[in-house]
Amino acid sequence: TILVIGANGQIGTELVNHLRQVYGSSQVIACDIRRPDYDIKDAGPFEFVNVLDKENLKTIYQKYKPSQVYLLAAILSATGEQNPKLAWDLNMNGLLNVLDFCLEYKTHKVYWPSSIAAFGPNSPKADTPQFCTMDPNTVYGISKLAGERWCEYYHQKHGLDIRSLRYPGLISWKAAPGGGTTDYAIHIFHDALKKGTYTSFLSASTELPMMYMDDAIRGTIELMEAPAENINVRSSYNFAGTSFNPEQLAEEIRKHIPDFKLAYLENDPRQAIADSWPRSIDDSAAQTDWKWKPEFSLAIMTESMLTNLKK
Ligand code: VAH
Repeated sequence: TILVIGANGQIGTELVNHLRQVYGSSQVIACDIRRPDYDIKDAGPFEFVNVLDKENLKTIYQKYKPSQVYLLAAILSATGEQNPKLAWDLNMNGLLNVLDFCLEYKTHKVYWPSSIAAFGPNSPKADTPQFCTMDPNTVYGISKLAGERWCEYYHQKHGLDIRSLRYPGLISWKAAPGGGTTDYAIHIFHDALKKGTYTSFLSASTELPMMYMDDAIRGTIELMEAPAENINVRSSYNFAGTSFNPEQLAEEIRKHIPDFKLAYLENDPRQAIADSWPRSIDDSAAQTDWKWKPEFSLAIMTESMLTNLKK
């Protein structure tokens, strides 16, 4: 069986659906601290899991003895700054608890996402390399950098086959985003269709690495299915889709909604977070080691978002 912990989040929702198509519904246990607010069509197996409750985790691992575990539960960058200690506790101790249970119950493969948030103000901004200065200044970013170090440690010291990707901002339409700094790139589509206008909390020139969820899910599965001997990065792979700024995204939307208007909010706290992150990512290690290749350009992503949100 496969546990997806954080199954109701923006990524988890889609990962559960995809894994159930590949492995069958009964093999994929959706785990989260709350039931999905919508009833899942195929209503596959669900378990309440709190990654900070070791008794709860022990019960779940004893019941399923999972062969794979995807740990997606986390507090994201913007929310994390509102609640630093909770973000550190959940993101860090949640990971450590899951790593220990995966060791104890001999889980074959583990997935845990890092983020471009693990880079900081002194990381190179353009084509940020796989290895470089990493001085994240958000609690979320600090927890992701520390998490990467722990993942590599558990691989080297205990042989745990844990794999990780530094996700860029992820754009999707199926599930709501979870309190991140890149969420503007999702809300903009909803508002463009509903109101014909959107007010961005990031400035026009704020270029960030982004990726369509379909690419992110496919890349995650491709990483997890690659032969272990091909995986040379056990901290977390740089992973790139396409980079753009709010103005470029608005231009692309105007190809479908000609009079779409984009306004800008000044002094939103998320601007400082975005300014500490890279503009673009060099993911040549992922391309070399497990043949990563994105498929969704900004144009195709925009078309897909608008088409699916119109339904
Ligand atoms: C966030 N969407 O904004 C997440 C992600 C790179 C951004 O980590 O916090």
